[in-house]
Amino acid sequence: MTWNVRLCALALLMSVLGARAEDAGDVAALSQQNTKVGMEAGRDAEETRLYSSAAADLRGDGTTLLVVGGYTGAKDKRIADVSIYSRGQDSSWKLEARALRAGEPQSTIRNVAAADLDGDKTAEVIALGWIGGSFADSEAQLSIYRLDKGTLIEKASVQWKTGANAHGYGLAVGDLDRDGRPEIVSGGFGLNGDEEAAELRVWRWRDQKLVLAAEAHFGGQGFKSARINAIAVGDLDGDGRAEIVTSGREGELKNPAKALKKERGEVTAWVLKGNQLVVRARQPWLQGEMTRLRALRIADIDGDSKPEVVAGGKCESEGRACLLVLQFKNGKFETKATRTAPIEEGPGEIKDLIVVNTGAGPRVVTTGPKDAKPDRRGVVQLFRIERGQLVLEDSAVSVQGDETRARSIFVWPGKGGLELFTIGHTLSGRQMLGQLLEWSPLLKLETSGGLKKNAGGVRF
Ligand SMILES: [Ca+2]
Ligand SMILES: [Ca+2]
Ligand SMILES: [Ca+2]
Repeated sequence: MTWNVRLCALALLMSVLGARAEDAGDVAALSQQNTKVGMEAGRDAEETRLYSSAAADLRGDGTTLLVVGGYTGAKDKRIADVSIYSRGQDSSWKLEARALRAGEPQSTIRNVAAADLDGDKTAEVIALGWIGGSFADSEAQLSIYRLDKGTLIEKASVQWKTGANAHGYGLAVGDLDRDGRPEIVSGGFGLNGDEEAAELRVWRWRDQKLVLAAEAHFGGQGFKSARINAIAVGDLDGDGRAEIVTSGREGELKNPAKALKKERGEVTAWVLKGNQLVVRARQPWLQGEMTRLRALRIADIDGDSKPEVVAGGKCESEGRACLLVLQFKNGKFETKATRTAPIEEGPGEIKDLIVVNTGAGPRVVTTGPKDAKPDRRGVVQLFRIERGQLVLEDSAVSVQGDETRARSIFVWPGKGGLELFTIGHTLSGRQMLGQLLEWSPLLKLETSGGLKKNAGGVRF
């Protein structure tokens, strides 16, 4: 075989089977097929984890900047980290600003979003996470930052808990009351006695303050506990008014500080009426022994001009990546399609997904870890919907460091069209490093048909 043919054959093998470097027996060839590290963070810390990304015009000058959020420091001494990057003409990523919440107590960020909250044509940065001595006694925290002359300044911050603890998890922005100004929607969960309740809050940014507009708390249906893990905002029924969709899981507590067991996935649609959050529809989903839903978007993925709800997570007892597509119709959710990764794909979980409107039609692009600890790799997959089935169109893995965990996916215009990136972290020896990985040209998106990212605050 010639070198080129071997490379192509290996690429095909990797994309179809997700073959490991040692399986393929040709590390040199694999390195040319691997992701490229576009940015690295945390060489100065024991552990840095990046969970979330957003993009917006943060300077008001027409240029788009990337926001990433997570923590740096150490596992039990977390320092909330919000960083801003620009992408240069030479395609390199440059750190423009970084805000670290140093000092006691520890803190971490799970979600970031960016949107112009006050109508001055410059986007604010919104960050959600938790702060406290430990995970068990933490409070949820929501903060607003603004990029001011190259420095990221915290303009407001609120923290709360209703029981023993609270964790912010799931964030979206959208105009819920049609007054032309976006609301902020935060999700998460909190412990009260031996039960966890999911919580949903709507906030407004008024006079440099975060004002709580509405809140809802709920437990599981047929289970004691529930969590919200992801939020999307969009008009589900075409009446011109945005709904809120939340996804998460319900189950029983294993112990107060740990995750739920006997989990079932769950998707709920809400509408804001005055200061009330009203449930419009709720749909549980259990595939196999357990289902946990994390990633969530609202977008038309089949080209019928009506939006679908796309949720991703993991299913079955061993944990396999899975997708659920719902449509909201006559006040109810209807299941349009589901897909659970076949056993041959190995264990995995969808941690984030976007919908990209390509020239060949809409594509669902997912990311997350693949394979079991301690050998997890990052994976990106492209799906299309065809005759009611989710069809896997392309797939690639990243083998940076000893372990790669891709957590957030986004697209960015590049020289040859739209490029795919993930934000996450990689184990390198004993150090966990934050990373931005470049997946193009491993995966190709057909970019002739006009492209938009469907993300928090951005209309699809
Ligand atoms: Ca509004
Ligand atoms: Ca609506
Ligand atoms: Ca549709």
